Amino acid sequence: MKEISVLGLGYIGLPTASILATNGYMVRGIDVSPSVVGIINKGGIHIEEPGLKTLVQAAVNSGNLTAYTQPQAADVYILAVPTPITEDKRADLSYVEAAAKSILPLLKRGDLVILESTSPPGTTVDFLCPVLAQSGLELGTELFVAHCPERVLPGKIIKELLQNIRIIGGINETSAQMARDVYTCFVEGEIHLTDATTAEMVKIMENTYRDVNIALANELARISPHLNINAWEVIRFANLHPRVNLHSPGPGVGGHCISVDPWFVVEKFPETAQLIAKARHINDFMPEFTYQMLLDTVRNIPNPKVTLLGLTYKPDVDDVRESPALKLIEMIEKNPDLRLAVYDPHVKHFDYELSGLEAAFRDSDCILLTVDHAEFKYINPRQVAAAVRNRNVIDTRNALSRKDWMDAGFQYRLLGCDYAENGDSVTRLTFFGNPLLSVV
Ligand code: SAJ
Repeated sequence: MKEISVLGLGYIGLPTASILATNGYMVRGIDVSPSVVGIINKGGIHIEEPGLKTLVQAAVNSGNLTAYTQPQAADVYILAVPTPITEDKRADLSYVEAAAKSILPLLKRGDLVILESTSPPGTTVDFLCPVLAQSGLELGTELFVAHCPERVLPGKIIKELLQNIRIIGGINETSAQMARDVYTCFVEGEIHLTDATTAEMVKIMENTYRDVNIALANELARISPHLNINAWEVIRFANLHPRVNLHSPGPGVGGHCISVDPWFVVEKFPETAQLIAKARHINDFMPEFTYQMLLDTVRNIPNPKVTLLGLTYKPDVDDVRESPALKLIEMIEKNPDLRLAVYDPHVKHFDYELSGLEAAFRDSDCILLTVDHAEFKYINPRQVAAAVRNRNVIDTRNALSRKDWMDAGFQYRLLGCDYAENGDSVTRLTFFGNPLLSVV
């Protein structure tokens, strides 16, 4: 039985290590954080993800998963460390480098190193391999290397780890085949083998595809109010066409993947990757656009209180990385006229003080919904109406019922419908004389 060491016990490393452990591998999970290691060894989790606690408990209780702060010898090493971007939008590969260097003294003939972290094209061959070559082992014959990008959706990580199709890119065929042998123990989807750079590019283009399409939706959201139409309705009807899949607009693209990965291509091909760069800029502008919508809504209210609903980068997760809400908080905080209360049922710890739901609504002048958490659909606008000072609600996700909020006396503004930049600030929409209903 092979021993596997998983370096990085975050959103990808921890579920992967646990699944391998529950499938009979002896797994050693490595994380630089002693508190993370302590929590996992007690069968606990340090991140929110449906089903993860049960899985980690099962893995630890089976005796097959143990976490450490120091690298441990194994036959297979899976690197699942972060690959963030720097301020100037370049890939920061320092975690990959540190993880690879940390295993150098442990590597032996016949070992396999798998990079799971999303990485710029060429990373495995041009960056990781030179580091691993310092082990003195010949790559491709004595030490095998593959890139097997994670492609799971936060919120559905466990299901997708098992069911998604996997793309495995080796530095040579043997490396790819060896990596496939590891994943076949739990992956129910097809496994396709290719070279490492193709696998890197597959992963990046998947997220870039999404980013470019979200940018298209955001552009539509800025155009529609000038035409006195509802972008969400355009999207719904266009998507009835069998070959169209317009995405949804919003206050920005967050997370550590879609707002990051496209830069990995732009960094390498700044002249050619123009559409990709433009999409990034369009999406990065959306928090500012939302902020302008907010300022317009409260423009006649002295010292207005804003209630921000939702801090995470997407619904029903606790992950705030690169969340558009963070950029909005920053802008609101810088404005001395505005007061702010933030509520998010999924986030327990955060730099900014969070409010309870009641306190967040009390004396509010504008509710700004940035994330469509399932819980928010159950907020009763009539109860909220009694608590606030002024009845304004901005819905950036088409998550609320226009009718219910308007019936409760609110001015309801939907991103992509009820606010036009540089023009009439509010589009009072009717459809053949009837108030326009949002399409939920
Ligand atoms: N968003 C929109 N409009 C949309 C869809 C998303 O504004 O129509 C926003 C979300 O609100 C969020 C951001 O985009 O802020 C990203 O959310 P997401 O759910 O699209 O994706 P992630 O970042 O959670 O996960 C993505 C996934 N990639 C694809 O679906 C192609 C996942 O499969 C990857 O594994 C993950 O990135 C990753 O780790 O790279």
